[in-house]
Amino acid sequence: MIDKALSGDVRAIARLISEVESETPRSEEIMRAMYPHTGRAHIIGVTGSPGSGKSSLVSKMIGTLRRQGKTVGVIAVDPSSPFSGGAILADRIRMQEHSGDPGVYIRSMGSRGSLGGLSKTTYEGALILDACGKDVVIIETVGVGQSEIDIVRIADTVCLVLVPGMGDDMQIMKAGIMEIADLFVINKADREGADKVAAEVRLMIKMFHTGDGWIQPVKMTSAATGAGLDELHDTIEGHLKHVRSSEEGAERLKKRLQWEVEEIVRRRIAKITESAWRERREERVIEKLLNKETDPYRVAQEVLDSAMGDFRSGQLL
Ligand SMILES: Nc1nc2c(ncn2[C@@H]2O[C@H](COP(=O)(O)OP(=O)(O)OP(=O)(O)O)[C@@H](O)[C@H]2O)c(=O)[nH]1
Ligand SMILES: [Mg+2]
Repeated sequence: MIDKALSGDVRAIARLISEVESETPRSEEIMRAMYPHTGRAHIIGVTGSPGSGKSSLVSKMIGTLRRQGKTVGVIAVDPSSPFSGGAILADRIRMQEHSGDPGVYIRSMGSRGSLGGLSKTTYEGALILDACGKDVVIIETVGVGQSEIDIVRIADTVCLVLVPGMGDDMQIMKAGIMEIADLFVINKADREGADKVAAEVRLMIKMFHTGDGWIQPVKMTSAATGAGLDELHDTIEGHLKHVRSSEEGAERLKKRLQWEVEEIVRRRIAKITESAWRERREERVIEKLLNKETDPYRVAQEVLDSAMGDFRSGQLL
């Protein structure tokens, strides 16, 4: 199946992503097989508040990329549940025009794996699409809290989508938001107030930008009319060139690799300690705790002691 996926077989790719998404015992093996083939695709993150037009924009972006002969993979992250929901349906409808195109693969993924990490399984999904030959991988996430931050670790280029008339100051001022965006997209520019938002964002950039390096461009688009989409595309390409040729970009890649290892370590520790705790719990340890025959610290240590055996045996996942 891995060979099939690597040669671009859509059903095999879908199967691999499902395995990884549900964190089956084989998922680590799959990712290790993918790894040597990764690093080619341009991974683009598209984030922003609900309804800002991310899916509509992505659909237009797919159109532009396809006209250039590039293949595209899309991962739409559904923040609400690991299973299908309303957001997924909407994303599907927005991007439906590409559904018959074999050069486009669109996939919805839950935002939480069993261990609660948005980013690891999403990232792995993106890596699979990269390894399996997609030239560009777009990840759409609703910008709520942690997912905004996490997308930076995953994407080469992060586009933050803002719209006129949605509590503009709030949108922009939200903590950390200036740092996460590589470029700002003021979408729904066919509506009144887009100029004002753009001016405010530009002012913020001036205020916050320190030193040299990449200065975040502000682009106005209308996913409804297609206006500004070509310019947006050029800007995104320009950012990729910057990332691939600058010290900043090299640092970003190093941080990503470091984070990947940390995530794997965290995940393994959590899996092993959780199963050790499950075993312990079944030995009516709660009753002993209730009767004050033991205390939570001691129990925790016992759980860790028994988990240590599993670590030593080198269990994968
Ligand atoms: N006028 C106008 N409407 C737009 C534009 N882009 C998107 N819309 C509309 O805005 C609504 C939301 O669009 P989506 O593309 O689903 O937005 P989204 O950000 O993906 O939404 P979620 O995934 O639910 O967070 C839809 O009714 C779109 O038709 C635009 O440029 N101009
Ligand atoms: Mg959407």
